[in-house]
Amino acid sequence: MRKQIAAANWKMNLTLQQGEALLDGILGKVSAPGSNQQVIFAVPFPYLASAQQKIAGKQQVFIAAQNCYNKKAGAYTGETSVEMLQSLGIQWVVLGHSERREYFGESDQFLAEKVNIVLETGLQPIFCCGEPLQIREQNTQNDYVGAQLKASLYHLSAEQVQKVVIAYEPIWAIGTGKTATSAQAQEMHAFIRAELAKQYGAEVANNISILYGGSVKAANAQEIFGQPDVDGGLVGGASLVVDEFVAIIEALK
Ligand code: G2H
Repeated sequence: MRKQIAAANWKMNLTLQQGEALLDGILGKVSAPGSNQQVIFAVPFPYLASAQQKIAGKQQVFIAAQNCYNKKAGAYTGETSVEMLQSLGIQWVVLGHSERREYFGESDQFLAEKVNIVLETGLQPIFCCGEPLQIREQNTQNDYVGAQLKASLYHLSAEQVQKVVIAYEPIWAIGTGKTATSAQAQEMHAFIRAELAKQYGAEVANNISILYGGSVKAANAQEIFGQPDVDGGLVGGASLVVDEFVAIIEALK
């Protein structure tokens, strides 16, 4: 059965001290996630080691990197390999966030290579997809997201693809305060699951968690997460506030 997941994406925010206080605040308040739930904190690279220590021994709580490089090791100044992440005990990596695609020119092919190296090393990707506003206005979002999935994931085997968590993040809803309605989220999530089922069969598709991202907050989490094909959220702004993120975790099914 697929997991219900609340994933925090801190992006490029907080000092180490602020991040530690946030993590302590959330972990001190939240009740232990159920066996079918997971909580993941995608923190900036310099905080991975200390965050990983803070969650030691906590069941169903994980730390993620927000990115990695597509090569194993070598002369790539400033980059971070998956093996380095693994050596810290990190098990998850966010890949293909729209901010990486837009500001750093990450292509579908580059992301396919990152997905491969993450899985080959034994970590799991949270693979982000989602359409910009003009695509939504033309009502071609299914084609757009379908193409993103095909280009970066469909070379995987059925066994591999079940280790991927997909995060659907409509770009027009990211950090804008504009959330997709729960019906819009469900519609796209159902489409993604149907596409996965076409490619890999219904059983595999049903095992894959699909998170919604884009201005999720305490006030809308329960309604969005309550949709049958929404398996939790990837949360930016609201994950930086203790009470907001605790309420979001508690809104998981
Ligand atoms: C989408 C989301 C987290 P926010 O980028 O990945 O951010 O919740 O601030 O819209």
